[in-house]
Amino acid sequence: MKSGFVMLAGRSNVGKSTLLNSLIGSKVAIVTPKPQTTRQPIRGILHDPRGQIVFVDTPGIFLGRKDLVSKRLNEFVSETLEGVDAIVYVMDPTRDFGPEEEHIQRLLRASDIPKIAVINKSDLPISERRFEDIYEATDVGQTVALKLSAVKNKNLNLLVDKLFELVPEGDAHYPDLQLTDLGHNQWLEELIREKVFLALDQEIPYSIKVALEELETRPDGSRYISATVWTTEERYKKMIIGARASKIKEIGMAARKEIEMVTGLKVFLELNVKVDEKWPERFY
Ligand SMILES: Nc1nc2c(ncn2[C@@H]2O[C@H](COP(=O)(O)OP(=O)(O)OP(=O)(O)O)[C@@H](O)[C@H]2O)c(=O)[nH]1
Ligand SMILES: [Mg+2]
Repeated sequence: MKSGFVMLAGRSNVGKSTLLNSLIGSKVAIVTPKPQTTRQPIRGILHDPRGQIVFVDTPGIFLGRKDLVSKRLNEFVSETLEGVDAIVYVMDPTRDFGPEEEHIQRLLRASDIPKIAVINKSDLPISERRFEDIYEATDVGQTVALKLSAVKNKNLNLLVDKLFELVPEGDAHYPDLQLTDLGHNQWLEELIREKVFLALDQEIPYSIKVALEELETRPDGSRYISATVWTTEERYKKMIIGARASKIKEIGMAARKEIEMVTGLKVFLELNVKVDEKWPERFY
């Protein structure tokens, strides 16, 4: 059987995590319209009669920020690139080519790992895909180029067919029911982080991380979950909590609803907001 690792690479916001989720058929990675949503490489495992493909979703290349976390996110990309059998280079036709695209293309051209170039978001009207020509002309040494839509599942089967041609023969890396390497606690933290990203503007989402504190099963079978939203500044803390705690309630409710929907369990979720200006220094 075929078995291999495939990296999803590209700048922020092109839809790598959306593509991972659609390929796996389950939400393993969080998705938001903001850059730098993904903070660590996340694996999603595709099981198929032909074999197994382990997709590695990576943080997007984003050069707009110079902080420690951003630096580390860009490092993850180069590190992941070392150990995979193939790369899917994801491009977004709605945004102009820029320094980030140049950066990622330089990395890709320097690597002799087989590549497939994909232009995502082809569900959008042509008027929004204003820069498609530029991406169509892209050459990073790819074996093939495809247009697809991660949101509408368009042409994903073609992509998977091509990838099975590229990955080597080998034994499966994961048991056949496992969809991701993300642990349950991490999944909860990620989901809460997604809701913070969606609820808050500008730089605040980048100042936060989420840590699960308690996870208990109550006698009636419901779950009690408590987590801390860490931020780097007192003024951010105030904004995350909001007037009369309205923001943190909104975040907590959105997270709780999704956890309940996915698990089918009744959930009590308690969120606390705390300040630790030094957490980015300890980010991996
Ligand atoms: N219309 C359309 N939107 C898409 C598609 N794929 C992703 N998006 C949107 O693009 C935005 C970014 O998606 P993500 O999957 O978080 O992008 P990413 O590349 O993982 O971003 P980072 O983790 O920040 O690097 C979200 O608002 C998605 O809903 C697609 O096929 N069509
Ligand atoms: Mg992502």
